[in-house]
Amino acid sequence: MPRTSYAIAIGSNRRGRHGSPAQEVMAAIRALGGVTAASPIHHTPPLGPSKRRFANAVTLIESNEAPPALLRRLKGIEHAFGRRRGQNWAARVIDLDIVLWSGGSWGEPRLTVPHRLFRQRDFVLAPLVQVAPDWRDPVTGLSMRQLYARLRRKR
Ligand code: A4P
Ligand code: MG
Repeated sequence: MPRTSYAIAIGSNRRGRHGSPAQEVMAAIRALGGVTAASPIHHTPPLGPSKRRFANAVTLIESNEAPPALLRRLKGIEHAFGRRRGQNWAARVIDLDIVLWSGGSWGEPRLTVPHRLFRQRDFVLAPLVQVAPDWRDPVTGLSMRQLYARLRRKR
């Protein structure tokens, strides 16, 4: 696979061995490797049943991996950070999602890129627009700046 880029959304709302959620996010950015840009950390109210606030960020990385290989590596990092099965929607030390891929779309039941919910999520789009305002969503044709403006109008 030729070198491609990805936008990765990172979230944490639980302390781990690196420290606070913000420190877990910083450690995850270091663990990813190939990072070409990283947003500031945003402190966001939880969407869903978890009561704890999240630290969120988005990074751009360069990689030779196809999407399934990258997803496997992300799951390995989540595991190494202490995330365990059964924590979906619960407090978690780290969550790594593939949001965008420069190769376009990837559709499989277990892996959908662009991420199926990112257009509705302030905690993804706010940091994403800081690192990739002109990246176009292959599904809607809209840039990240346009998607974020659209989301803000809906509020
Ligand atoms: N999967 C499919 N597509 C992708 C993709 N593009 N990237 C599959 C990563 N994974 C993808 O994910 C579940 C499965 O989705 C994976 O095994 C993979 O095969 P997961 O990370 O194991 O579980 P999850 O993240 O708990 O599930 P889900 O549905 O992705 O949860 P969400 O939607 O990510 O919600 N509030 C704030 N403020 N900030 C947050 O970061 N995060 C969540 C988690 C809820 N509320 C939040 C935040
Ligand atoms: Mg996830």
